[in-house]
Amino acid sequence: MSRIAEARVIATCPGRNFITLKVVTEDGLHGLGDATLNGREMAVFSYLNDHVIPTLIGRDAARIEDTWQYLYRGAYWRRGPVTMTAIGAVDTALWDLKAKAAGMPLYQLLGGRSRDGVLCYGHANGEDVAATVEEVGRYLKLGYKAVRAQCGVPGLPSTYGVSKDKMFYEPAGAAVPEENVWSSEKYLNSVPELFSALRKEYGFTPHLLHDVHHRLTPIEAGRLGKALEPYALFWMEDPTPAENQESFRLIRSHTTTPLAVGEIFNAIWDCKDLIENQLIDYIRCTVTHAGGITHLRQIAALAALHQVRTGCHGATDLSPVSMGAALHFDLSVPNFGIQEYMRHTPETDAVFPRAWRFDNGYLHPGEAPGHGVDINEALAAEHPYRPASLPVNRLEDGTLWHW
Ligand code: EZ4
Ligand code: CO
Repeated sequence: MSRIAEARVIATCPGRNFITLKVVTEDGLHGLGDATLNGREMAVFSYLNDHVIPTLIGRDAARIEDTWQYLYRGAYWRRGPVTMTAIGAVDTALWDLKAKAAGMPLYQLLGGRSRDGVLCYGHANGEDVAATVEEVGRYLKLGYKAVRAQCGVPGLPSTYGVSKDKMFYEPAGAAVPEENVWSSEKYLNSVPELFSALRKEYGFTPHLLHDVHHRLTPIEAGRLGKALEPYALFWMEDPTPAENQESFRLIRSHTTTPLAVGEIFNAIWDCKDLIENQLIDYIRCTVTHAGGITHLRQIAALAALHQVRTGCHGATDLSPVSMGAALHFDLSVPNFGIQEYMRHTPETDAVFPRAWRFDNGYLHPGEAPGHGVDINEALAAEHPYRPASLPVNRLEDGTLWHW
């Protein structure tokens, strides 16, 4: 291992925006980290370029922990999605480099395999119950053992998780956010019907998941969790915004439907109370947004003490680099639960050649040294960054709501 000679941030838009950090050492190895923060890409781009990269040059690439501490404590301004995504990218790139220097797939440095493959779940959605039931069937035929199901809500023009494109779900769109309309009342009446139809059609063997996307109040979430109990969900995700961790006590006291939270968390402090009080069952932080492999391992270790399992976020805005790193983590971590998996477009797959693969419901990180994902910079340059934002949500009376 040698010193860091150079680092650069690459913005590319092969169908959607990705920010990638490439760190090059004096002996010519390179490591990659995903730095994509959906809809806020340029904030991380600047944070890395202007504030982080100048401090990396000449640093010993082997000192992963010390670099993490330097970027976290040393910044004075701690935490937050922009800072932690930048730290996550550096950390992931350094783990990639260390594993490449050792000539090993990253999971070997993390303690080796704890399992044979990484259980993942795909995303099925449709305009109505019949279309969603059919789409879940398509995933099961592809070999998926677990499927997330989202369905249009009668009376609402659009719903979170229901795609415009049949193959690829992509919520980021116009540079200035689109505005969607939301009604918790209409939604609450429609969800149990979907899962009743799914269990009737496919029985209880496939794992079924659902994402509420932070839209309910705690008591509404309690009601939904209770209504879904007969359908034995794998989890109900983000039932309510989690800034107030204590509010999950109310949900928990009303339902045994397992709860998953954390895709927008960026540090252990965001989930400390949720985990220590056993108010959730799955923690969804990613390598990308929660400080890299180094910090995610710490979160997972805390979670393990409380029988909380991992369920890393893996939507399309997490790049193939993020997925590569996540799969090495998933394969090795003792308290793994499940990995979210959404297909990227062929354009994205071409920009990021990778060792990981999907096979019959499981993902495998592959045996390439490092995390096994690279970037074709010439091809990346053919897809310049285009501003794109996530939508915002309003209630039917115009009140701004959670999207
Ligand atoms: O809306 O990643 O579980 N997955 C999700 C995602 C998020 C996007 C936001 O960038 O909730 O689809
Ligand atoms: Co989600």
